[in-house]
Amino acid sequence: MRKHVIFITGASGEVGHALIRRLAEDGGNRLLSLDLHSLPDDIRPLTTHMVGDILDTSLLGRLVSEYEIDTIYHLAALLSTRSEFTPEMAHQVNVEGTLDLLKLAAEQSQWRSRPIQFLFPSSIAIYGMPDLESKNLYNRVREWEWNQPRTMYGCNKVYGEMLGTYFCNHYRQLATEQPVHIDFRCVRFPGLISAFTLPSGGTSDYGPEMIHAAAKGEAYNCFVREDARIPFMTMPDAVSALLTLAAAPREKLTRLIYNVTSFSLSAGEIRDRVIAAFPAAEIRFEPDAKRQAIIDSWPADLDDSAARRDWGWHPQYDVATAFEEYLIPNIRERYRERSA
Ligand code: AKB
Repeated sequence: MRKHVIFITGASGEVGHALIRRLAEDGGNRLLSLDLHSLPDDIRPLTTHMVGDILDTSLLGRLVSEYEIDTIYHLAALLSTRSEFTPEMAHQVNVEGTLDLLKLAAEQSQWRSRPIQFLFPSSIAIYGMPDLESKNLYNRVREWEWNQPRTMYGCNKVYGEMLGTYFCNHYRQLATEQPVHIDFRCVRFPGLISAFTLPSGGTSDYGPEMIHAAAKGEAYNCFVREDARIPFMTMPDAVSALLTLAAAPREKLTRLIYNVTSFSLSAGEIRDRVIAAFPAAEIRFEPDAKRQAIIDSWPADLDDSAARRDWGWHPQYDVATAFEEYLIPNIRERYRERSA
């Protein structure tokens, strides 16, 4: 008999790492994961892991012959800065990979005559404010506003959201065969900050990089201006958002795509909090005009009232507790252990 699993793509990335730990805390979950890379030691025993490419359709075919996939967390993606250097590859991974996974979910649903849940993390990168004046004026952006991304990654994510919506509502709408039920659910994340992992290839990376560099005693040149402001959230809250949305009763959801956020900070305000914790930290601002332009196009804050109303979203950490209780103590400990 085939085994029932929760399938996680992009498993060795930052969100995957934290999500696998949380899913494994519930002993009843059986996890199957996929990534181009092998997993770090601490999560390796928690999941059956495949090293491979989400674009490898024969690998996906083998997985469905062995496993019954009930839920998919499709995390695999090339982030915004990296995607600007390889836009065609970004399109392949971020769009074609998503399409392949949605097709896999549709097949699973047809064979088994049951809904398959598909969780998709999107991003503030799907927004595109045309100039700083608009960014300052339209502060807490709602889901349907300013959906005009200026990065390949933002374009890929907004189209991934549309593909998911299409598969959920209209896929094979004229066919006569067995209906498909994809229960697509999506959160748009702000910049994410983990105490235990570092991002790579994103444009919001200056936030986590500044804190980790200070804890390591390394100087940091921040690639955006002091006044650059975007929303952020801790990694535990990002994982809670995915899990809470997955657990929400379908009938409570008035949308398929939800903003979620915790706090907004300028790069200068992050620097001030880092200096308060690590007074010797050396942080300089050397803005890179091109990466700055991407940050300027992302909203200063998100309106996440729909998520709060429909499925009770609320972040565990506000700005003070994020720094004082989660980031600073854990990051300090992490580098103390490494230098010991
Ligand atoms: C990135 O910077 O590309 C990501 C994001 C905000 O989606 N961290």
